[in-house]
Amino acid sequence: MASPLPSQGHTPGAVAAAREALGWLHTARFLTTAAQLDQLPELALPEIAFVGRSNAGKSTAINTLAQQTQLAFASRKPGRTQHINLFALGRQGRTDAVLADLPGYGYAAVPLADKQRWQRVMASYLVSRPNLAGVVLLCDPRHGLTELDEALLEVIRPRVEQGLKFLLLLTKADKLTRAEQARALSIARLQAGGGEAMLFSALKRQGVEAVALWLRRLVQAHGPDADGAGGVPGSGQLPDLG
Ligand SMILES: Nc1nc2c(ncn2[C@@H]2O[C@H](COP(=O)(O)OP(=O)(O)O)[C@@H](O)[C@H]2O)c(=O)[nH]1
Ligand SMILES: [Mg+2]
Repeated sequence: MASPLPSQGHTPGAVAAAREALGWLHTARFLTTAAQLDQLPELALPEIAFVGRSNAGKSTAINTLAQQTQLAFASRKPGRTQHINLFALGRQGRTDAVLADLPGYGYAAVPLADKQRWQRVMASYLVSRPNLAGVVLLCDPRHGLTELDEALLEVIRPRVEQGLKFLLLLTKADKLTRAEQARALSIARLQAGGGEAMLFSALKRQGVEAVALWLRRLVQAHGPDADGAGGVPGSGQLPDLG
């Protein structure tokens, strides 16, 4: 049985909260792109980064969550898009959070020097981005965490201990049986350390509401005072990214 609902027994309040969260995600719009960290605008808004190896299902997950088919582009040259793309979220043009789509890593055909350069950029971003509030690590559970995923987990672990929210998202859950899903989830919960783990399928819309709520609550926990001006400050250079 492949129910699109993440779980049974939704109260009316929970249904309304999920609907609100999805409506909020639907406001996602392209903000800017940066090839280097010093090109990223300095923002006083909570930022949530989506990371994962190439082909993990990152573009599909972002598009599914935002209910937009073309927001995060599936690259025609996988592994070659080495830009950080930022998407603004918020109703009535008021931006209250930002999603950061980081390039997929681990694509075999990328030259080693490019890979190493990108790993340094990504590590710096995850360690130093001042407004980073959450990280969603997408992983195809049929392959499990790769060495690069593990390295990334090591990089963010100190920040998770300091309150950064972390979600290990097991993509393409429709490819697994119920028993395999349960097993993958229990392993992922251990791997997630201080974070959470969830199953996700864009195809079956499994986990979509749960992830939407996770993102929404994270941003709400940052409170409206996170950005009193109610907008995105203009592009500026980050002063020091170590
Ligand atoms: N069966 C299934 N395939 C998926 C799902 N999400 C993504 N895919 C497929 O996985 C491949 C990689 O997806 P993409 O979103 O481009 O991955 P990215 O490289 O991480 O951005 C594509 O062929 C997608 O159609 C899913 O939920 N279920
Ligand atoms: Mg992609």
